[in-house]
Amino acid sequence: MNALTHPLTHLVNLQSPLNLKDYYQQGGYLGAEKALKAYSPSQVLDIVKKSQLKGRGGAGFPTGMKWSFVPDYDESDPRSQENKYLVCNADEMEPGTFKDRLLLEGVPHQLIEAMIIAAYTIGANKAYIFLRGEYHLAAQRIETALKEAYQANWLGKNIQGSDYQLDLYLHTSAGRYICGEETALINALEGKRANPRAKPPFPQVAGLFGKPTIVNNVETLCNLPHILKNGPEWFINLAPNSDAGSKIYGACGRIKNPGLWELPMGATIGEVLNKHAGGMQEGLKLKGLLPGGASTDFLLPEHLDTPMDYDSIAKAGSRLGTGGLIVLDDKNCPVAMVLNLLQFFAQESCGWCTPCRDGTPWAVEILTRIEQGKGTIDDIDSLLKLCDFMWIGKTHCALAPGAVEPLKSALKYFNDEFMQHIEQGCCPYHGAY
Ligand code: L3W
Repeated sequence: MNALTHPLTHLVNLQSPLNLKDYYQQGGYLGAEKALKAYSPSQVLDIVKKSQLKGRGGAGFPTGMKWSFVPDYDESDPRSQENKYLVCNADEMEPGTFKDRLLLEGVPHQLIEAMIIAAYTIGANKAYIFLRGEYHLAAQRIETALKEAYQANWLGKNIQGSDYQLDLYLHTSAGRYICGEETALINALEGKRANPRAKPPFPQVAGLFGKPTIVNNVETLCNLPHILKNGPEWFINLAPNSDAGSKIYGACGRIKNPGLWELPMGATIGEVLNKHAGGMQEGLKLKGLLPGGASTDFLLPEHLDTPMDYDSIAKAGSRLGTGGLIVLDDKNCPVAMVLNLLQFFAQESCGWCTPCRDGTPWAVEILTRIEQGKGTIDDIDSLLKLCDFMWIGKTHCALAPGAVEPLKSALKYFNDEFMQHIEQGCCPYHGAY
């Protein structure tokens, strides 16, 4: 592994992450130094736009474009600079997704360096890391790294002799998946109940405390020091096809070698699953998979050659999401799997809008009935209607539409299995493994 091919993970050390001195020795903070000393904020913005970096949290929105929505610094009103915020979304809670944890625990200085670059570019003097409450080890390691960064004047006033200042705070979440939705996260940070807000206005214009705010995912941000050091062309050329950069892909399920791998963006599903994750465990066959966490559509074995980039996965009928594969084998029940996912989404709904508050537990009720062999053909119809009822445009945020994705695609691809439950009056998978 080297810095040019595995920029995000080559310095990861889960046993004992690099302290500041060792991080310097590996070229740490050179990206932030370059940003602060060689470029104006608008030049850094141009570099990030040119790099084609897209959000790695699940939605894939272009990072440079998102930053460009922040209103310009108003020279005549210095307070306009004080009142912008950068927030790192480290509330990693998507089922089957654990890539940000690797970066948070394994190389915390990389994230701090990245946030200096991002905050400088958007003109924010205050930044927050909103961390999943259960990530205790990450919290300890970030606190240690923050202390070192303050002592070495990478944070605080007049950073490295510049006229730029930044305070960076760690905030640990009190819990709930919905806190990962950017506006719910902002409400939580303000001390309010974590309900998502209506968009627009988008946070880039009116976010934390009503001020312009950029919320970026951990992995997205961690690319910045490397883009600054090596240039946007290098970043684009890391990916062989469309899209740019590397991606931390993951895989879990009954496979030989569950884990995480940083690969060029656009590695195929088959490469991740068979080469890196070692393929299925003995005696099991691949039946389907969710390509990027629980809120994505199922794909099938016929999709193994699909590159895991945003466009290719969309063409195959799903979303790249977080890039964490959740693998379903042929001896596990697809109905039970979807029931498990819907139970999660029902529990995590904030309850604000009717489609989500009532739709997700209703789906759980029907799926439970089918799984137990007590379902009827009408239940399939009800589930399909529910999928429509909970879809984009009818809900307050993306949680319910996310829940629909595995449900709707399971009804499409695993219709025979649903029907077997109904016709046989039992789960055909019980005792199969
Ligand atoms: C200005 C517009 N800004 C979009 C910005 C927006 C946000 C970003 C993405 O959900 C997905 C969700 C989960 N003007 C804009 C605009 N933006 N249009 O772009 O926005 P959006 O609305 O496309 O997505 P989202 O609501 O942020 C994220 C999926 O990710 N997901 C969840 C992963 C969860 C984790 C975790 O637990 N940490 O990663 C996985 O697939 O279902 O679809 O910044 O402001 N017109």
